[in-house]
Amino acid sequence: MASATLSGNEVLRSRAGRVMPGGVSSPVRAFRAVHGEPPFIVRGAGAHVWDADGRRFIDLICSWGPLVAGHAHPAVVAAIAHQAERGTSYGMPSPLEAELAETIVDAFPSIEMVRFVSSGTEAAMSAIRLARAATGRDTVLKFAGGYHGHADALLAKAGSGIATLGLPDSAGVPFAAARDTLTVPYNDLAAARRTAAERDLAAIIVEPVAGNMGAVPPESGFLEGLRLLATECGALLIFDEVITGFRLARGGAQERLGIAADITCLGKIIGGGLPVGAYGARRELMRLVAPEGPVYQAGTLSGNPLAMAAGLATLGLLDAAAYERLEALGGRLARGLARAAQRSPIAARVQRVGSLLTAFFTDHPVRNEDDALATDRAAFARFHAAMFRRGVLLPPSALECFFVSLAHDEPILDEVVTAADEALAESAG
Ligand code: KE4
Repeated sequence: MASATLSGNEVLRSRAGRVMPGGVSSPVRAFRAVHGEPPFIVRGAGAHVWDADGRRFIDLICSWGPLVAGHAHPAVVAAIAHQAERGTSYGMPSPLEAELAETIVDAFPSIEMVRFVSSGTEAAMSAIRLARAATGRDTVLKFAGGYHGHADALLAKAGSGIATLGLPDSAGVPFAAARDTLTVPYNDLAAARRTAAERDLAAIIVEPVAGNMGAVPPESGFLEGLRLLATECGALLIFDEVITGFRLARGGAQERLGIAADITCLGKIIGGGLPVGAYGARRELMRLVAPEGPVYQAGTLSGNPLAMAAGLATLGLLDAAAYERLEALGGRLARGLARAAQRSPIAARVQRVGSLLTAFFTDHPVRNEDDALATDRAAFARFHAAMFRRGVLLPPSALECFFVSLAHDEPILDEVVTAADEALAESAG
């Protein structure tokens, strides 16, 4: 409720700020990167969300990717309600886990067995543990700007030299946890090769299409080179498809780009808005996971029927026509924003793969994290605020993706482009 002088959002921000760090459950939501104040969302439907002051926004965050069919899709809501009446979690095997696992195995030829967890972080953390057990090696190679959740081993940054020890990238991460995680630039196959020549790698983990430095596609030959390198050096290639899985194609980036990973991390869309993550691989690898093998990994709510029901209902909406639609809608928005950028006085470009895209404030291609960090992030913050005032909710960071869902029809996307025309002019500074 709003008080006499404060708005609903202001009251909530004050209450949340007293009992939660930053008043949020995940840092990016605090709008710090865009120097703003987040709305408290009270309802979502289709392509829209409403905040505590009754303002409506066209939502291009889509819960950071899971809501590929939009908010509160009737089929997903019905599936959740149907299951909830039968219980939300049994702590025992249930039919829906097997059904969702079969659906994933059917979509990803590189996956013969799946283990469900409750977040992308757990999926990536477990995939690393599995790779280390399978190879008997400790060292992991990741790419700067690649985000794989907040497990200690993956909150690491590059050491001084290419193959020197990884360094913690967060307070509280012990040096010992980060030292075996080496980091090189995304799209830099030569640096990956140099690292593999100097250190025995357990795994190479990569976002096949990067989404955590903004939308940065792999350059031609990069993923193919990593595939060959992993095979040659005995490392396991881990594709973190938490964003791209079931978004870029039913079989994710692997289907779209024609490259098979050894281990795949999934999340977001497979939970349909409820907490789900998963990792999967060929049978011989997954048989190393407890209780069949020595790799321990567990979870109270892993595979719970409510989340499985939401995931199954969402994936049930994603047929070939849905992917054609997502491609068309993503392309329409990207073209509209690019034309608006060309008309504006400020340097801006759009990078898109399928239904994920980013507007970067630069006139150069963004190929890696350094390029992304060099973009005009102050201009992005002004653009974000100008779009927010016009009822468009963009991800509150220049290093994130805009997500289009099946609910973002042409008139809604045209509204976004109209707002962008005005917002870009304002953002020129
Ligand atoms: P979660 O633990 O947040 O479910 O997943 C971690 C993760 C793993 N891999 C990739 C490629 C991811 O993008 C993520 C999480 N993505 C971020 C934003 N890009 C989630 C939003 C947030 O952190 O609040």
